[in-house]
Amino acid sequence: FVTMGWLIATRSARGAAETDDRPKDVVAAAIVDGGRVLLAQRAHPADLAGKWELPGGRVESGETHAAALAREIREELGAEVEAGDGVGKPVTLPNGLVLHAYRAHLRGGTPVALEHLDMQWFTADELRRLDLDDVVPADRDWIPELCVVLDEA
Ligand code: DCP
Repeated sequence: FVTMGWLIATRSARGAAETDDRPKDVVAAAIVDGGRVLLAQRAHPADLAGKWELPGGRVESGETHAAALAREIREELGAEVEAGDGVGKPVTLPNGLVLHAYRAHLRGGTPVALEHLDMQWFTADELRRLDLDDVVPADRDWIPELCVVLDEA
């Protein structure tokens, strides 16, 4: 029984270590086309559901930010993008994850909300008029930078 207990303890310790070893980075895509940026409305978790975000997700072990961005946009929007310059400063979430936003250039396909509630292309003026309560908290700081990007586009 002692051996069994040790085995279980070792397994769960290893399981926890594996979870902790996942990269803490999250990448998000600012896809700009025709003077508009694409925002997507989160479906989950409950406290973020219905709020707008730059689409993206967690970087996997051994993956570059550019590869993660392309994979997440393929999975979530069914489109091919190429990562460009960073947008704004990285944002650290209370849970320790660090979000990085990048310009993303459409290279193929037409984005469709496959995993989000909805998606919408926003002009700079529409972004400025957006109620920040309707934006995922971590993404709020990026709005001014996105307006600059759109004004220059
Ligand atoms: N996040 C955010 N703003 C974004 C993108 C993500 O605040 N523009 C946050 C929400 C989550 C975390 O980053 O706390 C991970 O994002 P996702 O749930 O979208 O990423 P994954 O789909 O990779 O998550 P998982 O594999 O954990 O389901």
